[in-house]
Amino acid sequence: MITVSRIRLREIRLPLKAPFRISSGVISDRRIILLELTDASGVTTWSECVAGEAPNYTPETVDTAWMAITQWVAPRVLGVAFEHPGDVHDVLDKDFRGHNMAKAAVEMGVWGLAAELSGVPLSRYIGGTRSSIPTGISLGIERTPAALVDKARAAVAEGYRKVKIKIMPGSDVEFVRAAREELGASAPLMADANNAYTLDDIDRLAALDSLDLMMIEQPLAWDDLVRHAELQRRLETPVCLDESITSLDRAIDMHTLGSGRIVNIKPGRVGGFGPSIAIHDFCEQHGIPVWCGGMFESGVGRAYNVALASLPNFTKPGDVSPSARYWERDIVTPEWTMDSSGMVKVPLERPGLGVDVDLDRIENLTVRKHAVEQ
Ligand code: OSB
Ligand code: MG
Repeated sequence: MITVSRIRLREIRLPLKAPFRISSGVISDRRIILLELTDASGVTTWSECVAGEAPNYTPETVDTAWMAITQWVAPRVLGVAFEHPGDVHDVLDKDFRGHNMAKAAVEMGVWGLAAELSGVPLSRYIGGTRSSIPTGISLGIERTPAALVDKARAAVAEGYRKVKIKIMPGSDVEFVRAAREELGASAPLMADANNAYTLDDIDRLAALDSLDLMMIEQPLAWDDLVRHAELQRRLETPVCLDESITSLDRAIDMHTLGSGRIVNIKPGRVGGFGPSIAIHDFCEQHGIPVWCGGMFESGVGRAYNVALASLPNFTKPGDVSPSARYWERDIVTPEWTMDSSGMVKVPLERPGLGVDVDLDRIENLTVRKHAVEQ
């Protein structure tokens, strides 16, 4: 049995090393909600909410998530004796629409606590089998193809096993083609449009077919499955869905409709580890590869992503870049690192998350705090 008796929230500000442009906006200073969960016996762990500053990725934001966690999510979980963390998602989903990132922050924290209490690493607690994770980098939209090529070349030299290029109308085919020409036929390239296109752009998207991409991520609207199916019928490049996969049912719909051939699983977007594992298992049964997406998590959220990506069907490199890709200094010790062959180690030496939160550092970065108790 696992019973959460207190959830402390705090918001920190963590500046990215460099601003990052995607088709729907720019990210520079991350506002991150961290949770510290304590169980009835006094054991604690940390989790992170991946909601963004603005509602340009999903409808959620840092501010809506703060409200949802304090008013609805935490009160539903506090004091409840769960037999297994896999039971938390259903409790949070009943007659409570949306707010997946707020729900996931608490749900994943319960998985973290359970691993800690069971004395095993989070990866192994959820059934992970890998000891290291193949890693990709996500490159933002640059002003010129030449600027993108510089970044892509450096990424391949660092060892990254997948280079994801953000695209939008006006910065697409010629940018990706420049990277392909510079890096050669074998470079593992993909594109991510974050909803920047419609079916009217089908010729432009089809022009990417000649560039031999691993996949194109979420070209059409964030909540669309029907038009993605039409697009996938007309593209050779596999479509990978990100924004559209908000639950197991949406992954099943993707498979039924043929809206894509690969799934990006972000545990925050789907409401936590329970749904993430269910989507992983469904995709495994149906021959659909998955990989773990990123939301510019701090080292706390990264611990959960690395654990999740250690499940067997995470066969494509994840957006789980090392700490130094994002931050001058992360908030955990040790920081997350990647070796020269693009692998991030799954921490297997100790129970739980495998990293410690640097308390002095987060105190300095904190802008607000709140505690919810049973
Ligand atoms: O679409 O995958 C995305 C970051 C914020 C919002 C959406 C996305 C991203 C990324 C970043 O691509 C990946 C990372 O964390 O390295
Ligand atoms: Mg994406």
